[in-house]
Amino acid sequence: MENFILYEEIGRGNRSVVYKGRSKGSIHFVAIICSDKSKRPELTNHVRLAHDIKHDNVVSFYEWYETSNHLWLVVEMCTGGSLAALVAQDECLSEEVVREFSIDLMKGLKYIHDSGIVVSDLTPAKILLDGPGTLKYSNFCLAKAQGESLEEFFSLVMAEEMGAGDSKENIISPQNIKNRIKGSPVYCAPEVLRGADTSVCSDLWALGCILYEMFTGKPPFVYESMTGLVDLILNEGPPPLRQKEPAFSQPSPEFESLVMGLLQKDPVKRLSWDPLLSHPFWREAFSETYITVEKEQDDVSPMSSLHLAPVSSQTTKKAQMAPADPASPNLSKSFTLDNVIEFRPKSALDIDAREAIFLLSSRPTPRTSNTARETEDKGSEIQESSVMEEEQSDMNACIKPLLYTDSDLTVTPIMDNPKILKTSPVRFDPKTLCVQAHSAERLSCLNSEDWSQFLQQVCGVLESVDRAGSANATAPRTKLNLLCYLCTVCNHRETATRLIHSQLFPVLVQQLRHAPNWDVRSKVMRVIGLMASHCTELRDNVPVTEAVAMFTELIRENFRSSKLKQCLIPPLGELLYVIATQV
Ligand code: 3RJ
Repeated sequence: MENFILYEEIGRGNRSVVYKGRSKGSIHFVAIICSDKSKRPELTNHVRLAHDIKHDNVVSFYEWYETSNHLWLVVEMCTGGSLAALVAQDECLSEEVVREFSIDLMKGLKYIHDSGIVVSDLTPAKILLDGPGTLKYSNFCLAKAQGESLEEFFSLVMAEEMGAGDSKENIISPQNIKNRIKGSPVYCAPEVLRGADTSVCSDLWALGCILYEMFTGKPPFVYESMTGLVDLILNEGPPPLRQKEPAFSQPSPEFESLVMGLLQKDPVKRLSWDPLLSHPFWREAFSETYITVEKEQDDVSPMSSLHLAPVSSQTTKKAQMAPADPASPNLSKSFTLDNVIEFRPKSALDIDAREAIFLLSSRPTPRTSNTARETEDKGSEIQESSVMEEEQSDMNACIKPLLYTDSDLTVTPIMDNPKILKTSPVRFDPKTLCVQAHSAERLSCLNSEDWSQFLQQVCGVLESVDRAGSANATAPRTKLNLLCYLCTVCNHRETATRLIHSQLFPVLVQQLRHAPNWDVRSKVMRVIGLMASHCTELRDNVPVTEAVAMFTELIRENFRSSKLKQCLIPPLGELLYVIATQV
């Protein structure tokens, strides 16, 4: 069973966090990307393109996993940070350093292009440095196979992702996808701004921009507004590389001719690979590589294999697990537009081991009671690692692992756990509340007469049927407000306990099916979940069997809707937990 220990955060992107990690039981450090699932198309695209690239100048992909709300990518760790950060720190680099760095960039890009891939969104932020200073391309989220339409790939992944019950927000509009696959305009070639597809040629423009930026500290085209920037890229030459102040080092004629050759606006006039590799700036650095690459190209036509029949899932798994071997590039591509649907990350819960794959390197906080649950840091999909107490007896240490896994002893709240799902706080409007807005404390000590009157009112409102055309047309809104009120009072332990033992509980269970709409039903689910997670006891007369049956039926019926499952599963989990912990 492979586990990863998570250390500190090393970077943050749009809806993703990168952690330093370690493969448990080894000294192999890795980078672990934890990404929101909304980025599934980008990450799936990255994985299908990066998983076969084994090259010193490309960040290696190792494995990927899926948990309930996140995708996790395990990739090569680069301790030197990004080229963008390095250039920002140093302001500019000498031509010697630019040459050294760009030899790495050339090798990596040649390999990528020979593999049939166009990077499309090549920027210094996506180029990383490892410890010894090797530059590596790290991000293929917007890359594509040469000649392929990325829009088509994204829409396939999005269609597969969208469950039957999912709502309109996820609708796959061509404009939506077009905007998603747009890269940075600063490094965008003129022909792409004019509407052409990205290509090997437009990647070489971006490479020219990066060489320019390393030397001068600024990209060749910068402007505050998008229209101004587009105008510069389309119509103006870059400011000269030659610096005005003599204190700055001046470019050699070779460097100038190389950069200007790459920054040709007309893609036909732009330097292509052959003249680029033999350019005098490199001082013959590529004369040997070039010949080798040519030979490889004769042997393997990467794109032809990309469009051939998909490799079996067995092979896919092997490819995913295999460590990088830079000496033997594997150019076979197993993921194509045709088989994207079969292409999924592994589940991070290993069925056999019942153990989470990602462990935080913090102290454990095993919990077995509700009291312990309250004081604990809210849990998440990440499990906390168990540190053996030193004084633990040998016997105990031998037997415990045979009986339990860490996850058996670690219980984390599910309802309203922001690490699982960020929910907005529930508010109710006391002015339009149809019952008296008692505080939770007050409710917990209402005398039995007032309590029973309160319950009757609550149940009466929830059970009232909103008939079409009746004067009672605002019932769903009234019910919602009442349920929001109940959510707030259910955070109080005594009140939650009193409510779960009342006639309200079976009424709520019935409302899971009979409430007028999913808005109301999802609030009913939340009230039940909060009741279960805050109650301090559960007596025999609570109809929990019916509640569990209702939740499981609804989950089965709505299995394709991730939104509904997000509302249905947490209360079911809380109910099962409270049932399981009653002695
Ligand atoms: C993999 C994708 C990152 C970052 C780069 C999101 C750093 C600052 C100091 C030291 C190291 C890093 C670092 N190292 C990494 N090694 N491997 C990765 C994540 C490749 N990354 C970052 N930031 C990213 N590139 C693509 N997405 C990124 C964060 N900062």
